[in-house]
Amino acid sequence: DMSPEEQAFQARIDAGVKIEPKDWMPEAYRKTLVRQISQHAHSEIVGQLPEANWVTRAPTLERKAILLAKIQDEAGHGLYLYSAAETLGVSRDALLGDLHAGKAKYSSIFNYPTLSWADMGAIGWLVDGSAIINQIPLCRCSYGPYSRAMVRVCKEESFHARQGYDIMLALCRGTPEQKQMAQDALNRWWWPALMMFGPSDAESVNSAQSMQWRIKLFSNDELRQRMVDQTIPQIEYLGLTVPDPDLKWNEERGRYDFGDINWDEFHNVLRGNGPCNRERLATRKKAYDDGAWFRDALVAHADKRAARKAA
Ligand code: FAQ
Repeated sequence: DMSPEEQAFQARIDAGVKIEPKDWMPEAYRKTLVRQISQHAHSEIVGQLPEANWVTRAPTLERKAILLAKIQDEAGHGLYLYSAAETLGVSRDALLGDLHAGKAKYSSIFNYPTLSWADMGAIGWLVDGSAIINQIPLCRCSYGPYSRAMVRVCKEESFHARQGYDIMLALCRGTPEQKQMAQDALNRWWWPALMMFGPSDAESVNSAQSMQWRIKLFSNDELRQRMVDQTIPQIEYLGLTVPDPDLKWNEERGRYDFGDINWDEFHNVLRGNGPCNRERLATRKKAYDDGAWFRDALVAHADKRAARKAA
């Protein structure tokens, strides 16, 4: 049963009022938001790493410039999200500390390797595509700073998804070998992309409470279904094959039925045993350590300026 404060809080949420940092909120609401927003922020910056592999190997100068811009956008998304988390009374340093200590989660998808240039296409198209489907509803979520951060993030993700599809289209219109590269990337990224939406509704421990608080507006399975329904026609347009023998149009539902997800693989990746978990964490930690001199210099510079002002 809810306290009078909690009842008033829930009534505001039900009425569609946004919750702002200085408003009263239940401790569990604050904790849930810190959990989700920090995981989301970590995903943005760890998500830069798989693509970094192809910056020096992009096939043209134009592709390289586009890829660099996309990777830079992801850093920006991380910054908006860490800032949104900080409005809830946690520090960015503490959140990064948890990430580097291996205590914080980030999206499972970024623990897979990027083996060919076609993976840059598949990531933009399928991974950023899934991110958009998940994040468009978050623009309307109950917590003001998170919802506002999502507006700009979604605009940039749309550009990312288009650039990914454009890479796939170029490969599919190219030589048979290039088209095969695109098919291979689709085969490897399809199922991990579907896992991004999280466990099935029956297994999703956080969903019921998060939906009551309007932190989540749609269930994991509903958003996953939207991804499948939206992407199959795009796969057909590319002339590629869906790597799912059980996929078929369900006339009655007006949606696609699809095969079972390998949840053992999903849980294994979450436990830190995916193909690249260790490598990603080590790269992230090294980048942070290598940047220490720069953070120190910024602080020294700020101190000097403050001292000069005071004098
Ligand atoms: N990976 O009870 P639920 C991007 C965890 S897009 C790892 O259903 P919830 C853009 C979950 O945290 C990717 N862990 O949980 C980009 C929970 O663990 P906990 C980031 C997962 O929170 C593209 C447990 O399983 N997007 O970065 C995953 O209600 C290209 C039970 O699950 C977001 O984070 C997973 N796939 O729903 C960047 C979007 N799925 O915390 C660079 C915001 C679930 O209890 C390059 N987040 N878990 O220990 C969300 O919408 C939600 O947090 C869900 C999970 C839907 C991910």
